[in-house]
Amino acid sequence: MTERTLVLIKPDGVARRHVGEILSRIERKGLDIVALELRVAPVEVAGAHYAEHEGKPFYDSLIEFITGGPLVAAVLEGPRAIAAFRQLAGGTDPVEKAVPGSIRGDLGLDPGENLVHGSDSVESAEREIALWFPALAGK
Ligand code: RTP
Ligand code: MG
Repeated sequence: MTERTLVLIKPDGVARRHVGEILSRIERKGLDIVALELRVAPVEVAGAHYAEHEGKPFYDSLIEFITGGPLVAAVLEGPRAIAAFRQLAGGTDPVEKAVPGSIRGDLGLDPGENLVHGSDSVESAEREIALWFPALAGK
C-alpha cells in the first residue's frame, strides 16, 4: 500500500553533514522524495510536532534541540513508507535500540540527538505532513 511519511533530518544530522548520507539511504531503499526543505523550526511547530511528549522530563531539551539549528523536513512516498523509514532509522536510542546498519545505529550515540525523525503511524503521518507541508495535506 502506498503511504506517505514525514521525515526530519534533525539539527544534529545537518550540523554533522549527514544530509547526503541519509538522503542516499532513503533513495537506495526505493522511497520517493516528494517534498524536501531546509528550515529552522519555529517553537510553535516543534511543540505541535512533539505534543505527545509535553510534560515529560525530556520535553524542554527536545524542543530546544529541534529548534536549535537548521533541519531538513521531507515527505517520502512508497509502499509501506512509514515502516520502511522507521526500519532505516533504527530504534530511538542509537546504542541500546538501533541496530548497526540503521541510520541511528551507524551514526549516533546520544539518545536525545538521534539524527532523524519518521512518523510512527498513518495518523501521525497525516498530522505531521499537514503541520510541516500544509500545501501537501490531503493530496
Ligand atoms: P522521533 O519521534 O524523534 O522520530 O523518535 P522516536 O519516535 O523514535 O521516539 P519518541 O518516543 O517519539 O521520542 C521522541 C524523541 O524524544 C527524545 N527522547 N528522549 N530521554 C528519553 O527518555 C527520551 N525519550 C525520547 C528522542 O530524541 C526521541 O527521538
Ligand atoms: Mg516519535
